[in-house]
Amino acid sequence: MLRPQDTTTRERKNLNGLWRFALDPDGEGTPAAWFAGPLPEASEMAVPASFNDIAADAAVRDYFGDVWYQRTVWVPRGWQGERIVLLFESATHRATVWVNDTEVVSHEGGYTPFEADITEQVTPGEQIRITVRVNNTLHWQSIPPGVIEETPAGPRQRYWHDFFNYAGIHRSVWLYATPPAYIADLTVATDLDGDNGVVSYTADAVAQEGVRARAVLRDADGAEIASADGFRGTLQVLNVHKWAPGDGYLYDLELQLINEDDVVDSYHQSVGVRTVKVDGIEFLINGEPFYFKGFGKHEDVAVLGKGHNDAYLLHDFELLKWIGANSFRTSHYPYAEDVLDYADRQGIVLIDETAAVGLNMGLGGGIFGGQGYKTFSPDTANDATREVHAQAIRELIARDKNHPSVVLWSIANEPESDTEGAENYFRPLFDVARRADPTRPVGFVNVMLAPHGKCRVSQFGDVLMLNRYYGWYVDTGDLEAAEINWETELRAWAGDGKPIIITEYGADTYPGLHSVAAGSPWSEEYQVEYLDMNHRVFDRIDAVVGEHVWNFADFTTTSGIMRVGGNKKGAFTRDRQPKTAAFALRRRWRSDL
Ligand code: GCB
Repeated sequence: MLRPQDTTTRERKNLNGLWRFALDPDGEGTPAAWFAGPLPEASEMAVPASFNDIAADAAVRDYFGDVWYQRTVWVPRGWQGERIVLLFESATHRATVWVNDTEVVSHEGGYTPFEADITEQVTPGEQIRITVRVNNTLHWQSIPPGVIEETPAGPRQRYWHDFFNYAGIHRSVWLYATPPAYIADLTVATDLDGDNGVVSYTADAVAQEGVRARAVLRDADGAEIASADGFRGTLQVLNVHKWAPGDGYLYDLELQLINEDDVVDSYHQSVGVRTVKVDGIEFLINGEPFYFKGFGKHEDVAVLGKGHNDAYLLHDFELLKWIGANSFRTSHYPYAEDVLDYADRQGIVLIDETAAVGLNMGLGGGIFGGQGYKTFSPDTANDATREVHAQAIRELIARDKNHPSVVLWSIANEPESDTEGAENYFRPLFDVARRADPTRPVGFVNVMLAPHGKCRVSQFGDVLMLNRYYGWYVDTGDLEAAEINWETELRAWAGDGKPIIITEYGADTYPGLHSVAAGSPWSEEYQVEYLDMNHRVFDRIDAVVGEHVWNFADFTTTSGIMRVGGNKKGAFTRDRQPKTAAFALRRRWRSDL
C-alpha cells in the first residue's frame, strides 16, 4: 500500500476535521445498521485525535467497545474514470468502514494504515456518507493484549502496558484517486560502492496491457542523475551524498508507468542512500560505528491524546536537536508516517517498534496489580495471537521499509522471554521480520525479569536491547549498589558479542521537587544522579552502542499507586518544559557546547 500523494497523475482529498461521533455502550449500532443513515444522537469529534480526553467525562475517557464516526464528502467531479480509494492512516485498535450502505473494509491493529477501493461505490461529483465503527477493546488476540474483567461495579478493561489506552482515529483520513492502471507498491534498497551509491528498486503495478515502467532518480535540487527501465532495476549515483545521522539528504525516485509515450501513473519515493550493518559489537551506519543517543518516546499530548499533530512533531524534534539526541525508539507502536518522513529529512535515526507490548504477566502481576494469568497458553497469548502479531510485523515493515531513518526493527517490548512458551512464540516472528526485510537488523526489547542466562529469546536478535532500572525499581535510592549490580549484569550480556542498546533507563521525577540529600527518589537531583550513574557504567563497556533514556516526556498512564498523574520519567514534562536532567543530558550529548 502506497501513501496517498499528489502527482501529475494522482490527486488526494484530506478528510480531517469534525466528524459526527457516538459511543455505543450497548452494542446497538451494528444490529440497528447505524451506517445506513445519519448517526443517531451524535455529537462531534475531531479527527485526528483520541476521543478520550475531548469530553470532560470519565465515561468517555475510560470507554471501551464500539464507537462510531461519520461524515459526508463530495467526491471530486474531476475523478471520472479514475480508481478511487479511501485510506485511513490508522484507527485504534480496529475498524470497519461503510461507504453509504456498503461495508468496504475491516482492519485489525491500531497503528498501521488500511484502505478500500471504493470506485464501484461512488460517482464523481456526488456526495457519499462514510461511517466507521472503531473498537478499542483489548483482548488476548489483540496486539497489544488485554482482558475485560468483571468487577462488582461492572466490566473493566485491564491491560499490562504502562500507557493510557487512547483510541479513535489518530491520523489523517484520505480520499484519493489514481489512474486505473496504477503503481501498487515500490520498494527501495540502497548500498554504497566507494564514493558512489547504488539504489535498487522493485515496483508492483496493476497494469493494463502494454504498460511499461521507468524509474528516474533526481537529486535534492531536482536534477536528473540516473534512470532505468523496468519494474525492477538498479541506479548508480556517482559521488553520492549519503544519508547519515544528522544529515537527512534525500534523493527523489520517480516511478512512472508509461503507455506508448504517455506517463499514465507517477509516484515519488524519497530515498536516503545509506547502509546499516551489525558487525561484532558494532552497529554500523555507512560503515561507521554509530552510538544511539536519545529516548524512548510516546505519542502523547494533552487533549489530543495520541492524535497526530504537526506542531508537536516539529517542537519535539527541535527539543531533540536542543538536547543533542540523534535517535529515538517509536515505543511502543508504529508512529504516524509524518513522524518518519520528518525523521528522514532531519537525519534522526529510528528504532521502529510494533505494538506488541504488555505480553508479560510477570510484570502485570508485579507492577500493575496481581493478574493470575499465564502469558503464553492456549487460553491467553496463543497461536492466534502470534498470527495477529506476525501481521503487525508485516504491516509495520510494509509501511516503513523505505525510510532511511529506520535502522532496526523492534518486534516487541518487554515480553516474557525466559520460558519455553516464549521461545516457541518468538522464534517464527523473527523469521517473519527477516523475510519481510532482509536489509535491516531485527531485535526485541528485553525486560529485567529475564536477565542474561535466563532470556531465551535474545539469541534470535541481531542486537541486544535492554530496559533496566537499577537505582529505580531495584536498589531504589542506592546508586552505589545499583552501579555494581548493573555493571555485573551488563558485562554478562557483553559476553554475547552483540551490540547492546540500552533502550530504557529512567527515574520518575516530579518537576519542582528538590533535595540536597543525595539518593532522594522523585527529586530532580536524583534523576540527574541516576543518569550519571548509568552513564558511568555504559562508558566502561565497549559493547554498549546506545543509550535511550526513558522517557522523552512525561506521559499519561492508567491510574495506580506507582503513577503520579502519569509516568514522570520524562526529561521534559508532558508540556515539554525541561527538568534539570534535560540540561545534564544536553551537556553529555552535545559535543559542540
Ligand atoms: C518499562 C516499559 C515502559 C514503562 C517503563 C516504566 O520497562 O517498557 O513502557 O513505562 O518501564 O516507567 O516503568
